[in-house]
Amino acid sequence: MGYKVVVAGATGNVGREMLNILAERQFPVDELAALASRRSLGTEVSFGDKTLTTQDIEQFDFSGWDIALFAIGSDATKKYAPIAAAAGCVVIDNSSLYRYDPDVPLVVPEVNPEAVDNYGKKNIIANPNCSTAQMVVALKPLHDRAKIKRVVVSTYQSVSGSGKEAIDELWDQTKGMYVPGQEKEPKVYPKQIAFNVIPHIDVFLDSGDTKEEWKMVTETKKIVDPSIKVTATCVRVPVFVGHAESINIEFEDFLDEDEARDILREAPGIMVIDKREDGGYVTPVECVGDYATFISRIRQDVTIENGINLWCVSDNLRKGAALNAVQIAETLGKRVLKKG
Ligand code: 2RA
Repeated sequence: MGYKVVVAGATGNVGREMLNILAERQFPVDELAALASRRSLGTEVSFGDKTLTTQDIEQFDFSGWDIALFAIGSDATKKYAPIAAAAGCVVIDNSSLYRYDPDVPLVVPEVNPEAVDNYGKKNIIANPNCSTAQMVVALKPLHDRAKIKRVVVSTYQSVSGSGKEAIDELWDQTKGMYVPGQEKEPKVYPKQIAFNVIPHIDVFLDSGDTKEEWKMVTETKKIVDPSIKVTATCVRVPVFVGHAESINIEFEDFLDEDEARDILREAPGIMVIDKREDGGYVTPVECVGDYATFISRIRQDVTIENGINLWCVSDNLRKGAALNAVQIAETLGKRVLKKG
């Protein structure tokens, strides 16, 4: 016996990946409902070799359904997550709405799987921000070995993190650079993204950080360890899919680069590709469609006593969103619901 699963936001980038990954990983689904907003109603989506017609989330009755994967943004989540949760359906939400709620677990299964046990307070589990998810997968095994004091991270985030319109904007602007008369003014972003980088993701806070940077700090503390100091600079780059991060880590104790590499090689969810030669590292275009968090450029930071630098790349629609959500459902199933 399996689960009755709902995917809300089934026509978006992340929703479609959720359906793909549920099928790829053969999650034990007895029945699946694909929900969309009225605007996308009736759109057909693929679930493995099946084609589903999206249903109206407004009219949907969540009672009798076991798990709902939400990829509908914070505003819609605010309306529908409490309805689904009250109907007894556990919501795994990809928006940022519940991530900082003390009564809602924020989970990366390779890092804090036990946190799903506390889902019952609100019947909701939160998925982390994409740039946080890949980073904490890398931090956790190193933190367990040599206790992390401080992390300095610079991100190189693809436009798919902003949605379909941003993908179109990068494509159209790039094309417009070569085809006279097809120049495209910035719309999704405040400045041109084609052949450019933009040091601004989400809104600016009074501190001068952006909310994306605040999320990486706050979520790392909730998922891994509140004592870790994190400072982040999040940058949008002209890449379609795949986030990359340059991560500098300071430990309480010395950790040799070779030992760090061995630890990461053995860690769940990680693929180490680290050769000190041309092409001996991973780039975003190579991570697309993969489950792994790739780690390269592991090396001592000799400017401090106990420092390591590394390069971290992962598919932001998968580990950064849809894969992590499905892995939370798998963990919830194994640890709590025990069907399938
Ligand atoms: C971004 N992390 O990359 C944010 C939301 N997905 O735009």
